[in-house]
Amino acid sequence: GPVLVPVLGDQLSHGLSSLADRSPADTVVLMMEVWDETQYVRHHKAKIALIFSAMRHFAEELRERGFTVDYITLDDPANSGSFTGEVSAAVARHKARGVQISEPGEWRVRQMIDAWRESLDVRVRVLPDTRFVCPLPDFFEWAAGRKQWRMEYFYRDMRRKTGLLMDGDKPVGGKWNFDADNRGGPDADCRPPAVAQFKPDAITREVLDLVAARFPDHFGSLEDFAWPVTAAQAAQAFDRFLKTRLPLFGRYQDAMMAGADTMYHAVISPALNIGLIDPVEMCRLAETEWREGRAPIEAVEGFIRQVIGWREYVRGIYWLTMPDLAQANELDATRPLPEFWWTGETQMACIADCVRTTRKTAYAHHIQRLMVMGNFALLAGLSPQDVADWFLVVYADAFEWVELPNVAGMALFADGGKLASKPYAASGAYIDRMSNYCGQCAYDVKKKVGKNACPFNALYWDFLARNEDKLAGNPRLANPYATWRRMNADKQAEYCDSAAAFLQTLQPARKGWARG
Ligand code: DLZ
Ligand code: SF4
Repeated sequence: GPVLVPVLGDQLSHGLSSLADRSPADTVVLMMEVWDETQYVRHHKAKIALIFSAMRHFAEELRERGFTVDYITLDDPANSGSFTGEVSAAVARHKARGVQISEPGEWRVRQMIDAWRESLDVRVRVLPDTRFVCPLPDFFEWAAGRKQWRMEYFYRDMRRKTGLLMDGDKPVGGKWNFDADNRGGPDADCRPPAVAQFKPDAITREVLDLVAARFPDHFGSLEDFAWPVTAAQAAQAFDRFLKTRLPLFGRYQDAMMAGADTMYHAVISPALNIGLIDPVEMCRLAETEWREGRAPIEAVEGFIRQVIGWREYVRGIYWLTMPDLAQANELDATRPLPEFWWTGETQMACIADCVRTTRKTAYAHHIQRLMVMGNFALLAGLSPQDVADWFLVVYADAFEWVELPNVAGMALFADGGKLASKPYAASGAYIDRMSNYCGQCAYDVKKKVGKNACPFNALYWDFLARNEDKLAGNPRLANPYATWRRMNADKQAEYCDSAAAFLQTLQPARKGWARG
């Protein structure tokens, strides 16, 4: 019989390693919409719709290329509901002589695939995912050779490896990193152009109906669904970014404006993380914009660093530190997620805006996720597992390999500083500098304590006080701890009391939004 090649919902790339050496005549591609993948967390409706629609479009493209595709829809009466059930049924149905699959993005799925070696009678071949610049064994070797892991050094290796922004063996412009020129707050020049929107075609409309019918109580809305669902659309969306937003991408990378849901970001991560566009190709196109004088180096370098630096780095850390990373809780944070993380019903204008855009589009940009949601979770001591579940549910681009290191490592310091050198903790003043939220907020960002003071202010000091044992030795927190110790005891107590009073008001979520 033929070789069975299961292609998962985030493996929608024609250059996928499992397909690259297969001749269509001797191959059956298996694609499966399965209940279990929709429920391991109860994903945002638009995330499920994106994946199903992109899968159905990709199956059509494979057929056009001559492949036989066995496509199992969610409502197929014989659907067993799991990858394992469907692969084993398909092996029997096609009398397959072997199974070949590209390594999956998530640990959970890797465990399943490894178990197939026992449960299936045929040979199971797992190939590396060549859509990443850094193969996992190379990352493990890089990490093993170091006492401390830091993205910056890893990133330089990726620059050398890809040749991106290099002049021979030197970085262009004489510097690896131009971040000092980025990070402006919003100002009068900040008028972000619209991102490309894709009107649902017949395939997408059918998927939207399916998702609305089968997942009515999942988080999020389907009304504004406009994601690219094919490689051609992803290329078009990315081209729009290059032409209209890249030049100011760096300058406003850390800025937030109420109602400006995408700012100058590429908004390409949902397409990228399911395989519709290639990361290195994207970076080459961005580099061309700089070489031809259409975008400044700080914007282009910053973009390329996110893609071949940070994205590859977090993936390496994920595979290096799983399964422990999923349980990590260095700061012993146990508070359940407040209800308003799901409803957006809070007087905090910054959080309300972030939750609003998240429900509407299954997207929020980098700094909303980090400075508002992640920072709040860190300061309030929310449970890292609850926070990780939330991020995995609500964002269309969230797969555990990228979501968990960002949440547990970058935002919450739950890994004790393996990924990042200090907790990303910020008070209201910093949110105020980088956004226009505070002017429209019921709370007063200038007030430090008391009922209508910005909650981030007291929470910030309370967080440092609560975690003094674990964090005071961190050289990068020397300044805040010195300030804390200079305060008199009354003032310290006022901060802690004010924080406690606020934390008292948090209502835990009333229903199991993330897990049934
Ligand atoms: C996230 C997701 C969802 C909701 N549904 C499916 C599905 O029905 N079929 C599928 O192949 N993939 C789905 N995915 C993506 C998978 O969960 C993803 O491939 C793994 O999590 C990565 O290891
Ligand atoms: Fe957020 Fe505080 Fe500003 Fe309100 S005042 S928007 S809570 S940072």
